[in-house]
Amino acid sequence: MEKLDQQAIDILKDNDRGGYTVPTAGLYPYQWNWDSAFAALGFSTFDLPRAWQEIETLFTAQWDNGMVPHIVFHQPDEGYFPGPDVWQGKGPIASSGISQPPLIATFARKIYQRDTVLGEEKLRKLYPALVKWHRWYMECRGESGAIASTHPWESGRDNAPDWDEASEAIDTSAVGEYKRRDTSHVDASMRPTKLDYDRYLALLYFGRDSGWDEEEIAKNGPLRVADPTLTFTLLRGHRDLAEIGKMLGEDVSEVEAWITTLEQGCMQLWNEEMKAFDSVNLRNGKFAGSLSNASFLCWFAGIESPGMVEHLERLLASGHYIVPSYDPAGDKYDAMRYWRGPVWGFMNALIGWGLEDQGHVVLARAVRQQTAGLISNFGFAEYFNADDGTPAGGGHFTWTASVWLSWSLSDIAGG
Ligand code: 9WN
Repeated sequence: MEKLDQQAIDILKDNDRGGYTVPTAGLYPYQWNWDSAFAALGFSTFDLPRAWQEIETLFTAQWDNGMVPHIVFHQPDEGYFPGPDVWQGKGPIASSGISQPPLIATFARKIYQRDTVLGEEKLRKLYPALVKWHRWYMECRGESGAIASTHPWESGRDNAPDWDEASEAIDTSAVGEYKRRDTSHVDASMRPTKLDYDRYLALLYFGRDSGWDEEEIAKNGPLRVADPTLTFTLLRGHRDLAEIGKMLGEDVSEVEAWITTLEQGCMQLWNEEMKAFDSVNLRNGKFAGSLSNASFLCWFAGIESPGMVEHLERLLASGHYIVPSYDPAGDKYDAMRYWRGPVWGFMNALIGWGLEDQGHVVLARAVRQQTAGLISNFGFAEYFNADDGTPAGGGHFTWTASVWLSWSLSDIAGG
């Protein structure tokens, strides 16, 4: 397994653009927010200063209002659409206008634990910026008690069935012609549809034309869905932020109040009919009816759930690879299409770490074992077919390599 460790290290080095890491060359040529959190964690296993640099570079793009964008466009690249000219972000450097699941506080704490002297110095500088970002989430996405996504790209699960019903309200009539680049890098059957892209652009144009005005987006934005990815990662992030703050001797009462708010607010995502955490369309109060891999982030957030344990046990017994991004028993399941079925290694890591923290030893081991098996058998792919493991999307992928290194998967692969 040493060979795979070395391959993973090489992937991170190959995708390093000097201070930041691209998810994979070609398909994703910029710095993505939650991908960078994983890149930093991966680097921290062999190069701690480089790990911290990844985070510092991401935060150079933080907006005045605290938002940390989902894409930072450090250098122009024709290979990706929509680019900086389309987004017209309002930060100090070119960026998109939405955020992504906030993993940095949690991972910064993990990285700190590898070298507390260097870590304390870095966290002292980072802490106020992290508080500002988390506050932005609470104030600009938190009105329902759970955390809302204003764009499927903000939740990071682009074409998940979670958005299907809510997206019907999006008017795409003014979107016009555009040229997608993603389908020139990977097969269209693995990517979102044309209708999905029309909707992504309509939402982008709404935000941009408002001048990225958060009040206007909250009030009239065409999509507002409270979602388990954002809610659970932020809740977990608050917990780690509070620990970081205490270690630094800061007053963490504001952060602790956010924890209480989200511990209560996340229960709005509990769909009693499905006995699972789900997404809620805040425009009409309807549940999406989607059991996704994000539903299983409850443990990562420190929320216990016997119902979710039952779902995971059922999936494990079903013979599919776990954890599929959408329930194979659901009517929208598509084993190869992105967030509508495939297994994502980095989501498995978040789920697995949550299970480990909560003491679900057997399930944690199953998720970790299967993740190790998928990567060692099929390579460092962006995601994997949940029926047979076929690697899909981009290859040579940063967060898959980082998961291999930071979850010590070589210790378990084949074992
Ligand atoms: C849009 C980079 C990103 C991930 C997202 C994933 C995908 C982008 C795209 O790639 O989204 O943000 O162009 O498809 O869905 O989670 O951060 O890996």
